[in-house]
This record gives sequence, structure tokens and C-alpha cells, in this order.
Amino acid sequence: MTIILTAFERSPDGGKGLARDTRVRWALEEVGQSYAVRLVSFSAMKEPAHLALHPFGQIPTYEDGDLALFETGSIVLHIGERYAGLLPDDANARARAITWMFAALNTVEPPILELSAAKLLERDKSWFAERLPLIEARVRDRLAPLSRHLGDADWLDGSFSAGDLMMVSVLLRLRVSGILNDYPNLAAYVARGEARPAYQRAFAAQLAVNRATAGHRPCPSDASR
Ligand code: GTB
Repeated sequence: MTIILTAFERSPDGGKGLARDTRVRWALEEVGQSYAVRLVSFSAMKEPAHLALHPFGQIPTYEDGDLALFETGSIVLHIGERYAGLLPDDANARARAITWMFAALNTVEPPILELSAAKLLERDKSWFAERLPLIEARVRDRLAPLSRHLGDADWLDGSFSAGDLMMVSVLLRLRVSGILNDYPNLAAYVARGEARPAYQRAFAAQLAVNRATAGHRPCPSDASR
């Protein structure tokens, strides 16, 4: 049975790999599973056929036979549980790797999303300049402990895991802000993630789509990124 993902027909980032299908592509590349991609437009995402797969009308989705999933975290966890290569065999190490996935999505990503949304949607507000440092401080409140935890290790808990895949993906959203440069071990951590052949293949695959459908269309719910 072929695994099928959905992805933007045209990603608002033009192929920088920031849309969340890249996380799922990366996970599948890490475990050596091939997949097909169904590209969807913004309007198609809100139509019944796609809403049947994703109640919130978003990408990515994941189909494998009679299983259909949405939510990137759940999809990557499923891939990690179904195929070897993303979660350790040892039960405790596995639980810790899953904990890092949740930490990436629930603890580190929210202020990063807030920062992206503010820069995208609030630039013209009179209070933007005053609010920006407050949001940046919230981001730093997450990066400082993360940086302390990582120290000079390569990965968050022993070998590379789905926890690292998710954390690196989340931190990549920050690159444009320059904030990561203040945490050299985190910048190096992200670079290590990006250097993985599986990430390179995933990135190239989403870039190829966006080159083929070149053009930029704003994302209607960018605030939800
Ligand atoms: N919680 C869900 C998950 O993790 O799967 C969130 C899914 C989500 O936000 N999907 C976005 C989407 O479908 C695309 S990835 N948006 C369209 C809509 O809601 O109508 C978020 C995203 C989009 C674009 C960029 N970018 O251009 O840089 C980055 C991230």
C-alpha cells in the first residue's frame, strides 16, 4: 500500500521547507519508506473531500490503506512506532524521545509561532514595536533551557530520534529571525539535523514541487502556523 501525504500545491514559503509536510517527509525518509504526495490548493483544503481527512482543512495528512491521520505530531509518532529508525527500542528511551516530540510542539513551538504571526500580521499596528521584544523574550525563555540541556551533545537524548526531528523542525522556523545565532549550540544542532541525508531528500522533494508550481500565494490562516 502506498503512503500518501498531502502538501501545499504552492507553499507560501516558496519551498523553504517550513510547511509541515516537510516534517512528515523527513520522518518517512529517515525510516526508508517511499510515499506519494497529493498536492492541494487552499480552496481544495476547505472542500469536503479534504475535510473528511482533516477536520481543520489543513495539510499535512497521511493515508496508508484504511488509515487516515492528520496532525504532524501524531503522524510522525505513528511513523516512528510503525517503522524502525526514529524511536529507540528501549522502552524508557522511547518514552523520553516521545517526550521531546511533545516538548518541541507544546513548549518550544508556541512562542515561535506567536513571533511568526506577529511579524506577519501585526507589523502595521501602533504597538508592534513595543510587543515584539516581549514575544522575543518568550522565545528566549524556551531557547535558553533547551540550549543548557543540549550542552555539547549532538542530540537531545542519546541517538537521533523523532524528538530531534521535531525540535530541529520547530527551530528552523526561527532561522529568519536571527535569534538562533545567540545560541551557537542550538544553531549547530539545527545544522546537524539539516545535514542528515534524510532531511536533504525531504527538503529537495518539497522544493521540487514548489519550483514546479512557482508563484506565491498568501496563506489564509498564516496565524495558525
Ligand atoms: N497542528 C497542525 C499540524 O501540526 O499538522 C497544524 C497544521 C498547519 O498549520 N498546516 C498549515 C495549513 O494547512 C500548513 S503548515 N495552513 C493552511 C490553512 O490553515 O488554511 C504551516 C505553515 C505554513 C506556511 C509556512 N510558511 O510559508 O513559511 C510555514 C508553516
